[in-house]
Amino acid sequence: MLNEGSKQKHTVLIIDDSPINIEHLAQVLKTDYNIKVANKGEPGIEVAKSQQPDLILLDIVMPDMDGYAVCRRLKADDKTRNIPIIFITTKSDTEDETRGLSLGAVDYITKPFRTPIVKARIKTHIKLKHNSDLLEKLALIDALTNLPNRRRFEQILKREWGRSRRSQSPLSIIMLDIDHFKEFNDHYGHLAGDSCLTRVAQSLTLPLKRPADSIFRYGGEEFIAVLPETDHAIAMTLAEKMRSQVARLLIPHAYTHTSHPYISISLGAATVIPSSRHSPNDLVEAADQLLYNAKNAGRNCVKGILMPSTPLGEPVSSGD
Ligand code: GH3
Ligand code: MG
Repeated sequence: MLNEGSKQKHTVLIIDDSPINIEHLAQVLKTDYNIKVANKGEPGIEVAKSQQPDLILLDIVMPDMDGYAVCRRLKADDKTRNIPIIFITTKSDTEDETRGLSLGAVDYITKPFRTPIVKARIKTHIKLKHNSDLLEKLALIDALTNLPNRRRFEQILKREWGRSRRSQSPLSIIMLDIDHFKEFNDHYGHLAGDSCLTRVAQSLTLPLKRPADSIFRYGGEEFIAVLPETDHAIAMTLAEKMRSQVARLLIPHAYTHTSHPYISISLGAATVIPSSRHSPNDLVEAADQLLYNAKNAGRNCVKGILMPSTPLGEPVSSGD
């Protein structure tokens, strides 16, 4: 069976101590799948981690570590938790089957098996996995701008907070909001508003060159960037670049009540070296407060702060 949208075959890992069983299953499946094999639990777990198969066929009765224990280990590890497991075994008691399924296996097939049934079940479970991966991905992406959404932001901020805390490196975020966007919608219409949001979103990604940098649609016309290993001076430079990228779009906005008749953004940039003194939420609140300050300072500008790891950080500002 081919991967959706590509010519590559899906990979099935067979973990079974019997060479005859492995040979038989591999023969049956090799035209449709890439086959990986392991004849014991421990090497099977290693192959699952390194090769990331699309599905695992797992025997129950094996020396050293039985299939239940292998399943428990695979389900306890983030790297292998989501790989569907089908037990394929001679143990046909209801009790054994219930135990296998309660450990998180998606299916249970008893030997001797009928080839078309095994093939159909494997195909179904790979398709289900593909669909659930797609749904999960879609749930983290904003449909209008195609940027990752606030839910994804929460996950990434938590992850980067942990990493920066361990390495004691600076973590910066930039929160920004389109100026006078309500008037834009009121005068140019909601569709023009949507198209403006999409163009602003695209231009915000341009200054972010490092692979670890990311930007999210935080809500309505608000966006937030996460910049790991980025000190405050660089965060301020990036925020200023974002501001000028959006200004350069020259999207007319005749109702801004300012001398600048184009769409503009206001930004707040906050930097911290994470420690027990602060939480990720403190960083977000600091950026939000700076964004508010930028609005009060006349909009179309950047305000920033290096949060103190010892008392009193120096507020910094730039822009026009
Ligand atoms: P400020 O400069 O203080 O940020 O003023 P503002 O008018 O931008 O802020 P306000 O919060 O009053 O209005 C935000 C507007 O953004 C109101 C809302 O209709 C619009 N908006 C939020 N999400 C969307 C969207 O997905 N599409 C469109 N077209 N408009 C949106
Ligand atoms: Mg706004």
